[in-house]
Amino acid sequence: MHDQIRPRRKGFWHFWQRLFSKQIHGRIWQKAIAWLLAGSFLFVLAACEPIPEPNQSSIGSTNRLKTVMSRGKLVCGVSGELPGFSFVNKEGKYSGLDVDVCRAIAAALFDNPDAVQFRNLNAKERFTALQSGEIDVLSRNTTWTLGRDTGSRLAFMPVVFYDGQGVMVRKDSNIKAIGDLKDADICAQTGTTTEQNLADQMRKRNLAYKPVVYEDVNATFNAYQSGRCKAITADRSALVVRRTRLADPDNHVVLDFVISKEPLAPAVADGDSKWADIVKWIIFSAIEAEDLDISSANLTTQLQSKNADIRRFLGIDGSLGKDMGVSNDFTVRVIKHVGNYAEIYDRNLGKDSPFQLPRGQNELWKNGGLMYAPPFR
Ligand SMILES: N[C@@H](CCC(=O)N[C@@H](CS)C(=O)NCC(=O)O)C(=O)O
Repeated sequence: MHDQIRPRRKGFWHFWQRLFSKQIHGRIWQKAIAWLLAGSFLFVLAACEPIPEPNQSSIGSTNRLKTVMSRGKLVCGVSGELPGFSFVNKEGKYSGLDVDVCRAIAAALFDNPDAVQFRNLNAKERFTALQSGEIDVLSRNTTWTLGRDTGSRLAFMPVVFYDGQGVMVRKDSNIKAIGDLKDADICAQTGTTTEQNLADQMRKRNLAYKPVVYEDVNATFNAYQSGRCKAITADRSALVVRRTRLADPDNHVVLDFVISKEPLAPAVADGDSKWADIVKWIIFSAIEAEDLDISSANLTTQLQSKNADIRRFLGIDGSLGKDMGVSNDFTVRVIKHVGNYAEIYDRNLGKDSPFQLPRGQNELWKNGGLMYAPPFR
């Protein structure tokens, strides 16, 4: 009675219920089919089970080191358009501070600073190239920010250049302070912190302006050169070095004010802590070498040192390199082929370069700057 007034249930579960219940007055073959179907259903279900999430220890072992070593060279993402940081000349030869970071890693791993393949990346492309695994390291005047660190699946390495955002104008423009940029057309590159900082600064001061933005660095500077913009904004170091490539550098000036903090640091993809540690300590080794007064010029003498810190740092005593999974003398390789941080800075941006950029905040901590390596022990 009760069964009769209940609406007829349709669908998947009803089919199974009927198949197994007395509603099918069963012949043996019907039951057999039912069990067969149920068995195959369970089999399909098991096959579709999602692959379990990798546990913490397997996340940390993506093993980029193995990939790099078996490839026999490092693939390093750079700009290629910024003299002093990364620039490729007509002969295809790369130079600059960012380039030397790549060369230092190759020196440490292969005892050969030339075991690097460079990839030119603009501001927009750089993070995808790292996330997709196309490059092993990004060494391209990239500002370390919270958003990029946590949101873009990157792991930032030690800062190699403390920078700040600046503005360049024509000398005869009468622009001296940020307030003078009211209603100006300002050139900037997209995909950068530059674009965002400018907006914040102008909003803060309630100044109207017109951003004129380009994806390509050459297009940005060409627009400024041609008079499309009254001012151009970028990292100050970038303005200083790109000014030298304008048709009339002496007619342009990088203004004194700094509108942001731009700590420029290499980055690797998140999720391979072993690779991140290796890259991190190779970079620190150039800074520590300067701190310990070890350079490519005095390396042979320093290798005879009795100083315990120096001996451990150079891998004569202890097993710092070996424990990290690289050659125990990795620091020697870096210094021999690329030099300490001061040598790298001076030849690319400082006193031995056309740019003559003072060390400023990029001095060692003990000389009033921010460059500091944690202890090698
Ligand atoms: N440090 C800033 C700006 C970096 C940046 O891409 N600056 C431009 C302006 S000079 C540049 O280097 N472009 C070179 C290129 O696209 O190859 C950031 O990380 O967003």
